[in-house]
Formats: sequence, structure tokens, C-alpha cells
Amino acid sequence: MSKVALITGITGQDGSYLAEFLIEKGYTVHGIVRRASNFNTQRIEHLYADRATHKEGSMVCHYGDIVKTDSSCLVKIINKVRPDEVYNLAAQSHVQVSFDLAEYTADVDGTGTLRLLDAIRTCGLEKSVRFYQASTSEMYGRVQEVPQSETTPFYPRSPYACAKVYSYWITVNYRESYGIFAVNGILFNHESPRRGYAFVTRKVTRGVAKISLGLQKSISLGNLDSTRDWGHAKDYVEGMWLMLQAEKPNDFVLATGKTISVRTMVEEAFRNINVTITWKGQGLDEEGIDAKTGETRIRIEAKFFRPAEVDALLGDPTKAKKLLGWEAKTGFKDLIKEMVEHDIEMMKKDPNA
Ligand code: NDP
Ligand code: GDR
Repeated sequence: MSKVALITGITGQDGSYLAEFLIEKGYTVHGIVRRASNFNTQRIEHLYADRATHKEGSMVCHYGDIVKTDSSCLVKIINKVRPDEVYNLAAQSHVQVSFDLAEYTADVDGTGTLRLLDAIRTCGLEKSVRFYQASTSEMYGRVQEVPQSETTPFYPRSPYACAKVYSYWITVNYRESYGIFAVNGILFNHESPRRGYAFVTRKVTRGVAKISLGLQKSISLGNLDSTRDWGHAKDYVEGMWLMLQAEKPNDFVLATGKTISVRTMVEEAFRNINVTITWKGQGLDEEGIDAKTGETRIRIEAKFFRPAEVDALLGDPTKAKKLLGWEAKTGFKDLIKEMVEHDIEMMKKDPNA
């Protein structure tokens, strides 16, 4: 009998790679999909048995939502699916947006996890299900030590991170209280050609693609000086799965162990289209200039700055390497190259993409 996995957030970047990975391993994958007025299944279309008709094969989708107004749907889905593994990836995952939608973010990213854990208990599956919670390096916020590991204290700097800290602890609490095999993956930033357009790497690689095809002149950004530990999403979903195959439930950091500034990431993305960026001015007047033509390619706009910033993140993945044999395979330059090349091809096919 093949194993059964349930993924919340299957339509997102990580959900789509994880579904692909698990199907490859022989799992039957069930996913929770939100009803939207337009298609939101682009990232998983290729996993339907027949994409034209959305005929189900190894992937089965269920309409659902983890907000508080519909917790009964979670019980119904879990009861029907009877999963061996549950991956909770659903979230309002944009840090800046969480300042505008603070209460909603707390509901989905915080108490949503509690609702899912309770649904597992309501269905009497707490002794058999293995549960993965998508925790995040954003919980370290104003960092208390460098690099950050599983023992570094949290200091969240956004409504998103505060909600995720709640989810982290409720996952630990249900593990300790009810013996559920529940783990936190504390993942540092991971990107890919499937990254949402509003995250900084994708915003830049998509902008670079447009600029290289003459479809756009410049990209507007916020803080260039924060640094992140950037890996490839495809590598990280394998780590999620490995955590659920371990003998005992445990929390793990997944990271590359290298940190790079937004500014350096921008320079690297442009290097892929043979443009060297030089910087002039300061603060909101700073600009990124094409060294050859003198044209402005990066503009700074106040609206892309956050009320509170996470200045620098650097993960220590030693525990994951030691206990799971996991390590990030894709280097930063290869990641950005793949994203730029993907976006150029995408724009060639559809300049409005
Ligand atoms: P995405 O934003 O790409 O995907 C989020 C997913 O959650 C989408 O499928 C979205 O559906 C779904 N979702 C949002 N709100 C709800 C809701 N109320 N009910 C049900 N589903 C919902 O995020 P990623 O794939 O990048 O990240 C996956 C998880 O990992 C998230 O929890 C994120 O916070 C966390 N994380 C991500 C990191 C990263 O660098 N990518 C690092 C650390 C943690 P829809 O498609 O309809 O919007
Ligand atoms: P992050 O990713 O906040 O780390 O959260 P994001 O790509 O949004 O920002 C990274 C850094 O870039 C700076 N920045 C900008 N960011 C965006 N989005 N848009 C801009 O125009 C811009 N200009 C500069 C930001 O200020 C920040 O310092 C991601 C999400 O996937 C979370 O869900 C996840 O938990 C963490 O990574 C780990």
C-alpha cells in the first residue's frame, strides 16, 4: 500500500515541489486548495493525471481553508484521507503584507496550525500521523546569536513571525502533551523559478528578464542591505520529508550556512544578462546604474521598506546534516542563474507573464 500524505498549501512554491517529490517516491498526495475566482493551481497542473480535465491520479485535491471560519472542513478532509503524513505549508507567507493583514495572518499562520493539530486528534490519528510544521528563520528576527541554530532564542519582528512563533510552540506542545510525531522545520529563505512574484529574488529575476527583452526599464525595491541565507526550494522539500522519516520527532534548521545581501543578489541577477550594476546616491535617492549605458536599473521606493526589518540571517544546518544526512545542494549563483534563465524564457513566450 502506498503511503498517503496531506499537504496544506499545495498550490504554493514549496507545496508543488513537495507534491512532485512525494509522488516520485510512490505516495498518494492529497492537497488542500483554496477556492479562488481565478485558477490558483498553475504550479501543480502537471501533477494531475490529465491536466486538461484535472483528472486525479496520484494527486487528489480538496477544497478547504485553514482560517477559523471553516475548521470543520479540516476534520472532514482528514477523516476522509486518513493520512500517514501531514505537511502544514499553508500560510499568508509575505512578511511585509503581514503588517497590513496582521489579524488575518495570526489566524492563518498561527491558530491555523492549532486547528489542524486538533483536527488530527478529533479524527483519532494522533498516534499514527506524522506532522510537519513550516517554521521559519523569520522567528529569529532581531538575531540573538550568529549563526542561528535550533537553540537560538526567537525575537520575531513582524506579525508573520509572531504567528509562526505561536505555531512553533503549539507544535512542540502537542508533541509533548499528546505524543504526536510533530516536528518543526525552521527553514531559511528558499527560492526557485516557482517563487511568488512579490518576494525579492523573483521580483528581481523577473525584472531582469523584462529589462533584457526591452519590456521594462527599471526595478523598484526597498532595503538593499539586509542579508539572507538563500537556498533552492527543491533541496528543502527533501529535508521536510527526511524529518518525518526520522526515528524520533525533532526540530531542525535547514539552511545553506552562507549569507548574502539583497544588493549582491541584484548584482548577480544582472550579471546573468551581462550588465554590471554600480551604485550612486544614498537612502531613498540611491540608484543602481548600468555601468555601460548609464541607465538607471534600480530605484528605491519607501513603500517597499518594512516597519521593522530583519537585518541579517545566517543558518547553521549542522544538526540536519548530522542526523538526517541533509545538506543544501544548489549554490546561490546557480539558483539565481536558473531563475533568470527561466524568467527570460517565460517572458519570450508571454511578455505579460
Ligand atoms: P507560498 O506563499 O508560495 O504558498 C503558500 C500556500 O499557502 C499557497 O498554497 C496558498 O494558497 C496557501 N494558503 C494561504 N492561505 C491559506 C489558507 N487560509 N488556507 C489554506 N491555504 C492557504 O509559500 P511557500 O511555498 O514559499 O512557503 C510554504 C510555507 O513555508 C509557508 O508556511 C511559509 O510561511 C513557510 N516558509 C517559507 C520559506 C521560504 O523561504 N519559501 C522559509 C520558511 C518558511 P494560494 O495558492 O491559494 O495562495
Ligand atoms: P523574507 O523574503 O521577508 O525574508 O521572507 P522577501 O523576499 O520578501 O524579503 C527579503 C529581504 O529583501 C528586502 N527587500 C524586499 N523584499 C520584497 N519582498 N520586495 C522588495 O521590493 C524588497 N526590497 C528589499 C526585504 O526588506 C527583506 O529584507 C521570506 C518568506 O518566504 C517568508 O514566508 C519566509 O518565512 C522567510 O523568507 C524565511
